[in-house]
Amino acid sequence: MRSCVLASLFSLAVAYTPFERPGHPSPPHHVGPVGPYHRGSNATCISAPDASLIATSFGLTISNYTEALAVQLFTSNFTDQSDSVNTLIHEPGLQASDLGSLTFSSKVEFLAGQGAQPPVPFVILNLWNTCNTVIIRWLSDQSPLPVQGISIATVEPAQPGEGGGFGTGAQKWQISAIVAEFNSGAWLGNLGYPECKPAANTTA
Ligand SMILES: *[C@@H]1O[C@H](CO)[C@@H](O)[C@H](O)[C@H]1NC(C)=O
Ligand SMILES: *[C@@H]1O[C@H](CO)[C@@H](O)[C@H](O)[C@H]1NC(C)=O
Ligand SMILES: CC(=O)N[C@H]1CO[C@H](CO)[C@@H](O)[C@@H]1O
Repeated sequence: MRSCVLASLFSLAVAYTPFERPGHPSPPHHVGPVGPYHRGSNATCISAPDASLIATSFGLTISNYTEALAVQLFTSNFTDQSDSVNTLIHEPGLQASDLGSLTFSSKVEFLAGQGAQPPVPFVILNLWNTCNTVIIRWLSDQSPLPVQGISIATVEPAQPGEGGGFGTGAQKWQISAIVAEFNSGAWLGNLGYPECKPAANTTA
């Protein structure tokens, strides 16, 4: 009960069920377009329309995953850190050492881990961006408990040979890092952990 409550309080917000650690990750292959953008043709800051396209594409890696999409969206040096996901992965039996570490330390690891997950509902509630970040507040409308989360993506001008990227114009962008937290207590309840289950009168 206590660990569940703590998880609910301190895990603010990404959308994953517990991951199987990747066994035999396959290397990403190049599927994105090879555009006319090169090192040096990089725009300084991402535009709002491009931030929106990046956010929508990120959401689709949760709700409608394909390897082609993920290869196009993430840089080769992509990393992902989320104590909420680490909690889902390691419960029951979460240890202090499980927290604070990278959830995915490479694009290859992400492709293997996320590719093994069932689709999860994901809608964007709010979206903001700075020059090189895209900040997404989202809802995963699971049953019986809806799960809210926040994902912050660092973006880079897409470089040749890393999958292509997304952009409304010639300049394409990719995500090089995600930090994200969400209500892992509610998520664990949906997965049937008794100590995190909703009260009997909540809903079926
Ligand atoms: C994503 O998957 C859902 C559920 O299968 C489907 O209804 C929706 O059309 C898909 N969206 C896209 C953009 O492919
Ligand atoms: C990751 O790769 C991108 C190019 O895709 C580069 O701009 C960025 O500096 C790299 N980040 C780190 C932390 O090495
Ligand atoms: C147009 C533009 O912003 N160009 C920059 C692209 O990035 C290089 C360094 O990687 C800068 O030197 C350019 O000024």
